[in-house]
Amino acid sequence: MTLYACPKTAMHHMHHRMGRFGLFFLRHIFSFRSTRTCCLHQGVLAGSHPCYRSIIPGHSCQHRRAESTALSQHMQDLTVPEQRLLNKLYQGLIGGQRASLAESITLVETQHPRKKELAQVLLQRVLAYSREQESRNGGKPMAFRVGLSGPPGAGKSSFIEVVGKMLTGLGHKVSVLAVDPSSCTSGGSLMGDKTRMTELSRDMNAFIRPSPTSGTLGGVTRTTNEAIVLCEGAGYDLVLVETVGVGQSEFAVADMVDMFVLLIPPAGGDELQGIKRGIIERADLVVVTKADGDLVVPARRIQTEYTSALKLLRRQSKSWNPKVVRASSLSGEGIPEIWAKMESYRDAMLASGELQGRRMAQQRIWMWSLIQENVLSHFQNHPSVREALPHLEQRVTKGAISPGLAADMLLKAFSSSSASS
Ligand SMILES: Nc1nc2c(ncn2[C@@H]2O[C@H](COP(=O)(O)OP(=O)(O)O)[C@@H](O)[C@H]2O)c(=O)[nH]1
Ligand SMILES: [Mg+2]
Repeated sequence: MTLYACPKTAMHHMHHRMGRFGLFFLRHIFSFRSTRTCCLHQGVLAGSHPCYRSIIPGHSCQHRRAESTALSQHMQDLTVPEQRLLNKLYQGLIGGQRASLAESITLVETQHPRKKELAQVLLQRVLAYSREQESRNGGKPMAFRVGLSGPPGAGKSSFIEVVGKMLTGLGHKVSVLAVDPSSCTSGGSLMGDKTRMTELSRDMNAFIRPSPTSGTLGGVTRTTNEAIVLCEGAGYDLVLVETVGVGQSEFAVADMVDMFVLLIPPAGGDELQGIKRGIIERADLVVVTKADGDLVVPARRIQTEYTSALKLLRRQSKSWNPKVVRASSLSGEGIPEIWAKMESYRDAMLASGELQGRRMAQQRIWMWSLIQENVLSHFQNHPSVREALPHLEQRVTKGAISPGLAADMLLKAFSSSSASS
């Protein structure tokens, strides 16, 4: 990474690299005048943003102050109504108001460029608040994030309804985010949305929200991750993320939760075909669903099969061995036991520090998947690339040139005109 001798040059270069929003965002962070965001701004400069360490030479307090003053001069970006909106959302959200949480999630889901910027400002404030809460809590996360995946019809929503009711009954605040990668492409929904969670959706201590995605994996990553952060800030101590086991979305979800649960119906081979081996490896707990009536016998069989299958897999964690359990949402059998397992998982992972470590690693994964998504779309939309692409693609298809050569040519077109812009 380049080292810049003066902050002004650094900012100039950053502007080029990060685009308008990057700069807007930095300015905002640097000049927020509340004490809370003051720590945030220190955090951004001091530790959590390694690129600044190398961009800003010496990295002294004086440099920091100079940067921050220079930046705050520009900070007239938020209009008064925008500031008012953000304050209202933030106060409402940390005060636990459902309407504010819902509105905030809508803001992070937006495609509108300006609103996207506002959403990032709000998220930074909520993250700073959560960090403060966490440090008061002895460094422990305020919420337990659980991902639930499995084939369509496995019984995920029914399971969440029953577990969710039990948990609100125990005094927990439960939020449910349903990630449905099919909702944009097909217009249809594999989830059946809230329909199976009728009771839970009427519960004042529960918050249920389908999490529409922009149809790409990056969409799942961004909106769901951000919605999780918002739910946590709003005081929900359990965040459940339901996702259908199609495409790559379940892997994305596995990368954003503390515990990943795979639900499997007691069905024949064909229905289980769709379950990817890779996702079984990610499961901290496997639940064989619908263990009631005629299905008890097949449920037992599936449980035995998966128990032996899991034994062959590499262990993911020092402090936890994945388990296979049976449950019925219809009869309620096995449900309290499953929650007990989830709690012991959480306690073991917290005690060993693995849970905190996983979260830290996830932040990095999250950042990189957004970068990948963005860089690729930047590349694809670049005028030189767009111009050369159809022709080169055709030549590659025909075998006239090698894919490697075509890729090199496109990358060259991209980087040479980016550098001169
Ligand atoms: N017998 C039985 N049926 C269940 C159970 N849980 C869910 N179902 C049924 O399985 C179907 C799919 O359930 P749903 O919760 O929507 O599955 P999802 O697609 O994984 O969310 C529905 O017809 C449910 O009534 C259960 O514990 N026992
Ligand atoms: Mg469902």
